[in-house]
Amino acid sequence: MKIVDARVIVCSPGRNFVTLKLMTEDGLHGLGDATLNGRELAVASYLSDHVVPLLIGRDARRIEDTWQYLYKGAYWRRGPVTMTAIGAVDTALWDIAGKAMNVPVYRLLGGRSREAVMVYGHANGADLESTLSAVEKFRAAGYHAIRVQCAVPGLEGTYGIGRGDMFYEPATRGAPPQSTWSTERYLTFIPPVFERVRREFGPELHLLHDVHHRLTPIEAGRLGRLLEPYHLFWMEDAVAAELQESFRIVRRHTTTPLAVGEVFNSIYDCTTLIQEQLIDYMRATVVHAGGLTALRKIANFAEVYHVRTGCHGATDLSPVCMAAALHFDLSVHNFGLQEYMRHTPETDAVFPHAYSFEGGLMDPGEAPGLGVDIDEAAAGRHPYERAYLPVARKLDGTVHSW
Ligand code: KDG
Ligand code: MG
Repeated sequence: MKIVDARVIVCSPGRNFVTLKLMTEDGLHGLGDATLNGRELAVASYLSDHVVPLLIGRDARRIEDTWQYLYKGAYWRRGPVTMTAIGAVDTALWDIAGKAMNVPVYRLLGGRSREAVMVYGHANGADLESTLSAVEKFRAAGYHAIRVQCAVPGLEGTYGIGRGDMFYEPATRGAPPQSTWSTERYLTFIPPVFERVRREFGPELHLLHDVHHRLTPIEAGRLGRLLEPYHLFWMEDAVAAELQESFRIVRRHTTTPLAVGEVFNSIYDCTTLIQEQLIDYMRATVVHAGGLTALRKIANFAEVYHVRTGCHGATDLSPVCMAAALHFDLSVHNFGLQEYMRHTPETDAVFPHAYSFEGGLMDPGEAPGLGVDIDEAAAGRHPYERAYLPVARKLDGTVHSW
């Protein structure tokens, strides 16, 4: 089953997406998400200029071999651009494999380990009252798990406070916007927010919080300890993720469960974190961690150390990645929780899909392959527009950590 053609489709139905479409000699096609928020065209070029020429004529059934060929054969291993490109190829090949065998991808991954996938939504507010009503909106929509973010008074544009109601868009078109940051104000403000949310919504709801890599290890330990009475499901990205050893300090000071990994692109980003059991949830996702082939290996490794998965699922991961994540979540034994940010209607129109949400749970559906397609004519009506994530500066003007 030879690959005979490939297209890299860049579109912007409300936000930018890069999609790889592989076609086989017997008329099947497979899709892979290749979106790297704010650096989209680098992956598009990597694919078009360097990877697609290697794919034409290859057997689409050789998924593992193609992964190894692109990873080891490049000499330059890892990195978000490379791994996103490899992830797109790998995802498209799993899609083709499912279609060729007329089964949904989760069946190829070992079948269902659970009946459905629990997801969490994003309740954001510009102040405490609007944050509480956002939590109520998600609870009323059936969510069992809700991430809670609230703008810190006096700080301009706290990251993670979305634009949109049931969805959230982290990037902005044009030049990167700037936001301000003060650790002191944040650490004083956030614990009472969770005290109030727990008081209003009771002990059952799973509550999550994303620190967006903003703290030092000892500050993160302090925040985790202050949040212990409100028993979070997880505290995410408490410190910058490059230095795995820093999680030893955070872990020493708090029993609040820790999640990290949306910026990881390889198993080598998390070997210490997993083997030393420094985290509870691994957030690497299909698109940025090299596809289903690589993410399954990370999850299998993590299972040995009681670490569960919690895949990133922001709006900058396209419906193709969302579908792949749901097939993965349904099948992998040590699944924990899946992030779900709804896409805009324009995005959903470009990417018709079989996955569904009901009562806080999702299912990838029974369509062969991933169960998601791309309407290329609709995509063509939404040309790419450069966009960036914001840059944070401390109150004295110093660029702050992501
Ligand atoms: O592209 C980056 C965003 O997807 C990310 O900042 C959103 O932190 C995020 C999350 O947890 O979804
Ligand atoms: Mg995050």
